[in-house]
Amino acid sequence: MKFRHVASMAFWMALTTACTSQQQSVSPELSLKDAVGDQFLIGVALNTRQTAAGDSLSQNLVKRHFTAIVPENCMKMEEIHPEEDRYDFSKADELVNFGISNGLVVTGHCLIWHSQLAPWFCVDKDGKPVSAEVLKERMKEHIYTVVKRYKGKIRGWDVVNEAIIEDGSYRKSPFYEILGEEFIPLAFQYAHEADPDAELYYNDYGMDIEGRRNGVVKLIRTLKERGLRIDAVGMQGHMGMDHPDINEFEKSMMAFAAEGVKVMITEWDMSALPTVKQGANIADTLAYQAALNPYTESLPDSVSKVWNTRMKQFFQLFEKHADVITRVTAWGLTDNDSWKNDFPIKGRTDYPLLFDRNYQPKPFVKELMEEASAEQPVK
Ligand code: 9MR
Repeated sequence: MKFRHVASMAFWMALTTACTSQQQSVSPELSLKDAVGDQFLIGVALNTRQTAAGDSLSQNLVKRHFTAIVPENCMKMEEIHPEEDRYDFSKADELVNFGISNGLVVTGHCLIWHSQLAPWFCVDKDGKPVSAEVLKERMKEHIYTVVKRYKGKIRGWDVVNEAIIEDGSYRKSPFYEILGEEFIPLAFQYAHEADPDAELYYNDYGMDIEGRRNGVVKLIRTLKERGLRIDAVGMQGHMGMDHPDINEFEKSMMAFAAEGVKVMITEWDMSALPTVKQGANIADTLAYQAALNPYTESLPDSVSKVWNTRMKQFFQLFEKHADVITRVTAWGLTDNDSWKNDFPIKGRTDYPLLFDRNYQPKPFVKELMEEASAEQPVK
């Protein structure tokens, strides 16, 4: 026993010395989920490679550090219900089974969204918008089928995603164009009928913006006034080095909580790259493109420091409001997996997640784990 301990200490010291500052090695006793404790669930979005048999590196990391998972793509309508009379549950089943067999809380993402929408869903065979009655029937059938399949296995659903724009008005999505505002209460009603025990969430990005904040508050009130279930608001949390303003983000958390719902940080990441301004002509010059993709080899220490400090500040904000926050989920496992490498420009090298390309925790994550472990009473 003693020998094993000494041997493992020597191994970790050697490994730590071999690691660069980008590769933060930590002792195998430390885990993010222990650091978070029972404050809130700590989750991660997984892609289909990670939940398939074979990716044990990712799976071990998930099991060690996280308490919750969500599918990054495989439950979206175009994936799970690609044709009117055909569902494909294979990947979603894999993710749910991985979660259940490892004691992880599974969230469903997402039932109604204008993006990654199955192309057939809102149109007839001639490509014209279907009637309100047909769309209601399709929504009901889709929501019933998907939610009932995972009844008792999925704790809660992102029922509607990204329906409110920055000025607080409704996005002119096909759902809105055909059903008006009513499509949201209907979606929540169908989801509740399908699994009365499931939690139901409204999920959106840019939630720090005042107009959207007010629009979402109005939506919560409407749902509640009509006696519909809404358990939490998901604040996606796709951040950058210069946005959002932490105070505005906190204001939104408090505004939603004041309406009697919980708050979830559902898609947390922070791009370390220069923010691409909307409307910028990124095809302009090679020099401009290079300026927007400056860290192709590694993240300079100076940038890494700012990134880690900012991430830690947000994490501390979540801890400060642990009474209203029920889950914080990273939108991807390692930097290599992040959608940010391809958005809003394809092929950049970004560093937005909690674990780096070598599956090692970022410095602020390492710090959180070490601080929490130092606070533990000696056994
Ligand atoms: O991370 C997802 C990426 O792999 C997909 O290509 C993309 C398609 O729109 O969706 C990404 O996830 C989105 C999430 O489902 C909803 N909020 C915004 C996320 C980033 O676009």
